Amino acid sequence: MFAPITDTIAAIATPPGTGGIGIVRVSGPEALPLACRLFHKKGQEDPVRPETLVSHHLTLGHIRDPRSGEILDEALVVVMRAPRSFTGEDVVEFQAHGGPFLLRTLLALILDQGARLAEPGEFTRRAFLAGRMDLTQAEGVMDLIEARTAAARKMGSALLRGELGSEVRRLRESLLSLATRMAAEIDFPEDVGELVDPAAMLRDLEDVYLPTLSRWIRRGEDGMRLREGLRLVIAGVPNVGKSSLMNRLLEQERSIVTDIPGTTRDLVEESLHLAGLPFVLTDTAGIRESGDPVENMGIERARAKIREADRVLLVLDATKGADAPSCLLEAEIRPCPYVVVFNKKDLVEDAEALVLPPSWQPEARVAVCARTGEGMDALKKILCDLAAPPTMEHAALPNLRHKQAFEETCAALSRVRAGLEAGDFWDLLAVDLDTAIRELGRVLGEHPEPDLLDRIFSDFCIGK
Ligand SMILES: Nc1nc2c(ncn2[C@@H]2O[C@H](COP(=O)(O)OP(=O)(O)O)[C@@H](O)[C@H]2O)c(=O)[nH]1
Ligand SMILES: [Mg+2]
Repeated sequence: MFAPITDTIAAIATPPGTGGIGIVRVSGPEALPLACRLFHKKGQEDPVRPETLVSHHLTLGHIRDPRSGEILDEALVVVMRAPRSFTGEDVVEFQAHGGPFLLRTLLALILDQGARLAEPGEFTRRAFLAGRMDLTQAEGVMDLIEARTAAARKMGSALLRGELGSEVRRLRESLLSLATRMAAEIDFPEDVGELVDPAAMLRDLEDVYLPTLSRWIRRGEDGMRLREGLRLVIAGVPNVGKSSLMNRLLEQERSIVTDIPGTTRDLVEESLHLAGLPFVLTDTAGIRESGDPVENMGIERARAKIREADRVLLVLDATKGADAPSCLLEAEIRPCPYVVVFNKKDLVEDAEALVLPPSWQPEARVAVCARTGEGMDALKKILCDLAAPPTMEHAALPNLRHKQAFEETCAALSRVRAGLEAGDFWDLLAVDLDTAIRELGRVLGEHPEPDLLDRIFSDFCIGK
């Protein structure tokens, strides 16, 4: 399906800018002869011969411009012969000094020798096409590179190790075996007899396959939260201390705090990491009836933001509690899960004892003093539990693409179940079963459409 790879690619693999060392990577059938024309063992006039370089060993020498003979740098070279390399092809890496100009010159010399500049993600794409990894693992490489938090790093590393891929492969193989037996029954009913017991199949669907898929879909939601950050919106009526709370969480004076109601008019957004978990925090204008057109625009923005939130922090002034304006706001927020934060606990006897109307169903409640920071640890703990609930599995987490494929698989298998219950013919059920098998295959990247690969790999950086 894909043309065999005949060209050799090269790229700078280390990030732009100056560093102690910089790496230029070459991969493909010509990687060795091509790179060796630039490399001389110390004190030797002739370039090194490829067959003298031991795979996976470092060799010290000089990089020279083959035309002028000029020494460019002292460098280490490592060759990794096919198939024992990241791409499964012959790979050569130069570890030179990390000057951007030097690395660009080295890369230009390699391109002069006949290599082509690699496209974004092309090394990983080749690793995938060579069967070194499935598509979920390739996506794990990306997650790992992009990870900005400890949780995201763990998630990428589990994907890269193939944890999700092997679970998906197992389920797909069970379904394939089922489909094969069903096909045999359809095609040769006399010869094979009953190969699939409908009652057992129904049981497997209900007890194993569908619950497994639902679990993966839920994990996909956890994964999205860990990749993008839980969207937290701070909401409340004016002057309860929303901006003060925002600043406390960020530990910086980000949002303007005054005792004048209606101070915050626009959205103030910042990312926040707590215990290795990412959040996107938004402070909003206090919601009230206002005659000021600018404030009203801010209030509209606040409302829109609340609708997109994963969680709302509904801030109440502890001296006022759940007053009428806050009750109106609570009713508006309600479709979104929320946490009640009683602020200004310094101004009341016992903020923990404050009561909420019985109709309120917050996920949690906490009393804080944004002015001094009291109670903030308890709030942070609540936020971390929301972002990474104790029930969250510490396995490889599916991304949006996987999650969508699991939803399709789940829908197809639900149709199989309904068909079984209705006593449909095997050939009708086989169509939906095939859809399920195909969707799981897509997750792994079996028979991938090139545009899917383009979409995935073009998000990578060049050199990976
Ligand atoms: N006593 C006390 N005052 C606070 C506390 N948090 C905020 N304030 C005061 O409440 C007023 C409104 O605060 P602000 O953060 O601007 O409220 P917002 O309108 O909800 O954003 C300011 O004068 C703050 O100094 C607190 O925990 N205790
Ligand atoms: Mg404010």
